[in-house]
Amino acid sequence: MLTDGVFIALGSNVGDRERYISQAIDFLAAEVGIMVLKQSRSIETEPVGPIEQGLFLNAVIEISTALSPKDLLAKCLAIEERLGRIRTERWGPRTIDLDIVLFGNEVIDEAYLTIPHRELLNRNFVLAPLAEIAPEARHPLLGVTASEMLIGQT
Ligand code: A4P
Ligand code: MG
Repeated sequence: MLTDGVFIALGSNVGDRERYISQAIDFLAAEVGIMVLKQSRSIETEPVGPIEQGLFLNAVIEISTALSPKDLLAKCLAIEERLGRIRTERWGPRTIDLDIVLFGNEVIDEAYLTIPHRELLNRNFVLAPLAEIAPEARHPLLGVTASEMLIGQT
């Protein structure tokens, strides 16, 4: 079964940020069971959260996938490792961070995976690129679209 309307947020604030983002997208596209359909522009954003760190580049892609949410998460984590992400502190600097934002209409609330992403409504740096490529994508619990979430946020 293929699931459409799957969105992954990418963020990088260490080293060659543009390259980490494009490599992560290439690695995702090379996976069996993942088709990359759309890619937003990369935007430079102020770091959000308690840690002082460098500016981020953020982007969102839309994929279609034959994988389960859990298997997609495993692929994302493996790509983070491959691109040299070293986990130091929560919310801290990272070569690449891959977060599953939406997975079609699925709602998941597990310790290791929450979909829609917990912080989606608070994050302009995810909502802006999401609304750019999929203004009509809907939050399965709230029923609001990406553009509406973006307006609500700003
Ligand atoms: N996890 C649960 N739900 C998900 C999901 N929907 N997608 C679990 C991906 N992972 C999910 O994440 C920890 C665990 O979250 C994963 O192993 C997975 O099982 P992590 O990436 O290892 O840890 P983290 O990213 O350091 O912490 P956290 O809380 O995920 O931070 P965020 O939310 O990723 O925030 N400011 C700007 N401007 N741009 C940014 O991109 N990013 C962060 C990090 C802070 N400030 C930022 C940005
Ligand atoms: Mg993360």
